[in-house]
Amino acid sequence: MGLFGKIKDALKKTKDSVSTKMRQLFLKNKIGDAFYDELEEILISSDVSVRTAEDVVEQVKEEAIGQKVKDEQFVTDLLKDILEDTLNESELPAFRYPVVIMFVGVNGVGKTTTIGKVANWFVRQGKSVTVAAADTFRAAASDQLTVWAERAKVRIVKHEEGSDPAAVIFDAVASAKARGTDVVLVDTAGRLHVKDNLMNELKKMDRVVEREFAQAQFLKLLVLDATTGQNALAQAKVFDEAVDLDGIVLTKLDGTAKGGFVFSLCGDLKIPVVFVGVGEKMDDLELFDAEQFVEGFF
Ligand SMILES: Nc1nc2c(ncn2[C@@H]2O[C@H](COP(=O)(O)OP(=O)(O)OP(=O)(O)O)[C@@H](O)[C@H]2O)c(=O)[nH]1
Ligand SMILES: [Mg+2]
Repeated sequence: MGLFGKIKDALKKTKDSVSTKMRQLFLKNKIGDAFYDELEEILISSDVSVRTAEDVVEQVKEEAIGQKVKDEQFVTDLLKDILEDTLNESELPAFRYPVVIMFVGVNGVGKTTTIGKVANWFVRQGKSVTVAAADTFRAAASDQLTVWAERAKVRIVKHEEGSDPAAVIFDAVASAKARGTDVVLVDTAGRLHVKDNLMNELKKMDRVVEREFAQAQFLKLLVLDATTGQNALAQAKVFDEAVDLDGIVLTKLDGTAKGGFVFSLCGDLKIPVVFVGVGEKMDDLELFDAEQFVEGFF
């Protein structure tokens, strides 16, 4: 399977629902106002936000009318190009080593699993990796991360349950500096995003990295469960306000028929998608690719 084949495959459920509707749209309508209204509805029904759907359809319309084209293939290609541009609106800066990546997100989205996969991804690029078990809140969280660290063959820094997560990060950073480690991946607790104390705790952790490892590149990635659909946008807003996100990891893309919200993440919030999780195993991680995503969507 090609590098990005997994993204396309994972979107199969989304694609099935969108493709059928698109085919019917072309069968039923000549390209005109009714057509564009219905196109907007199709996008919205696959969880593209109203704002992004309107914006995209407006662009398709303008371009198609400007070029006096009414041909199906042309309109489809145009739509794909515009959707791809939407996904590419913002970009993650290239990794610069040493790098600290903190993974945040509500419970159960796949943070710990993602760290296992991302650790493995960096190891395969020949980088040294340490994972930091800064989810000290949930019982067994550090055991779960230990299993992933063993699988990926990377070091783990952990403290006992209930201890201060900022202290775990402090130790992980100190050890990474001492050993010249390339990558530090920080697992965090995922209590509900409405709770102020989680956000305050994340801010505190953020400050420890800024203060103790100023020479490192510091990235904060939000892990989002793709099956959440548009609610993911609200989560992204809350976390972005608290810690100023650099990017997003989409998990469980393999289980969603609502892939359309990703266009709104990039279009409305201007936060780039970096990695995509397409299954529960260590290799089920891909770098995000806008072109493949759009191809998988139709
Ligand atoms: N199908 C699928 N399942 C996934 C993916 N990523 C994670 N999961 C599953 O989602 C569940 C939750 O994953 P965790 O990594 O424990 O999530 P978490 O965000 O660390 O959870 P908390 O620590 O409780 O906040 C597990 O059963 C994972 O196997 C993915 O890309 N695809
Ligand atoms: Mg976890």
